[in-house]
Amino acid sequence: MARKKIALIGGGQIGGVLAQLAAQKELGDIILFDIVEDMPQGKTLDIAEASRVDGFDVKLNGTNSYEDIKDADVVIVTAGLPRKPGMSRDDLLTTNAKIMKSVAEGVRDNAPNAFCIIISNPLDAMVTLFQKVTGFPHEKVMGQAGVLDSSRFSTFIAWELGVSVKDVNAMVLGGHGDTMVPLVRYANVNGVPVMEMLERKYGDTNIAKEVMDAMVQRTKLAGGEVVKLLKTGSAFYSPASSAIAMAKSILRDEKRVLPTCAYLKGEFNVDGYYVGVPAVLGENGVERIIELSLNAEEQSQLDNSITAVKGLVVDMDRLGF
Ligand code: TXD
Repeated sequence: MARKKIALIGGGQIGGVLAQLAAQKELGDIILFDIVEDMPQGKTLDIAEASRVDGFDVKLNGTNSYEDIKDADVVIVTAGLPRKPGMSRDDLLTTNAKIMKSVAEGVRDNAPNAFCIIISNPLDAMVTLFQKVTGFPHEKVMGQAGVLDSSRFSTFIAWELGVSVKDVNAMVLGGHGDTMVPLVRYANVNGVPVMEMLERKYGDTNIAKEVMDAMVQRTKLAGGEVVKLLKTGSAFYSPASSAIAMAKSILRDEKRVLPTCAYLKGEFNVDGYYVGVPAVLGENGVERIIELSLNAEEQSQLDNSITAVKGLVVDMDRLGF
């Protein structure tokens, strides 16, 4: 059986890590595309020359031509500009929408059957635009943000409680922006509610709540925290790892339940928009949306996030995309 083909559109910071991770996990043969001449060719050659060290038998190639992504099984898109200090994800809308339109046309014309994972910001709007331009089935177009945001939330909880991050389950819903919704009530350590562990640790409900609120806030602003430290770009290792987890679940039909920017058709009282929600990812892409019972406060926060997403989509429409 032929190896799967993975096309990475955008060979920058995240794209390069995607290529290396996909190779090391032997997810398939990799084609890295970028408009910068020779750069993707150089990055894939460099990664390929570690194949003996890392022990992977997949082919890697770089290209500046969409023809080389022909019939890719999975496409992961990072094409676009990252934020600089002081910029919001939304500030990237116009520039990255123009880029995303051209990328979507290239993928539509060369890899019409691909499962597509969009990473470029502003994420929720870019996924929407990509699906609109390609016309691909909604279940084959999704965005990566929630896996990253949930991983950040889980990591902060593990650090605070002094437990293995492998035993922490914490999910973030909604848009990939400051309105994202870390679900405190559902956060647990092997089934033990995190709030219960914090209350036992501090012996005080109010302190426990303050500590949790600080972790929620850090999760919401985690992207900006990295941007401020890096000064020249945004996070790239963690977004790459997050998208690879999604791609692997699709390629190997793992049925992982992962926070995914997915198209809703009535779930969570949303119809016709891409929003970050728990989804089952398998051989058919977004196979099922997992709905949750939300209390009034959680629903209100999610509604607020959805409103922000809808606003971005309206802005994009107004700009003529
Ligand atoms: O988890 C998430 N969803 C976010 C995504 C986490 C962090 C970063 N997020 C966004 O991903 C970020 O705001 C950017 O919009 C993308 C890519 O971030 P990256 O750090 O990889 O940016 P780079 O290093 O600038 O790489 C972008 C590449 C660069 O090599 C450009 O030459 C290329 O995109 N590019 C294009 N490729 C193809 N086609 C076109 N038109 C094009 N224009 C630029």
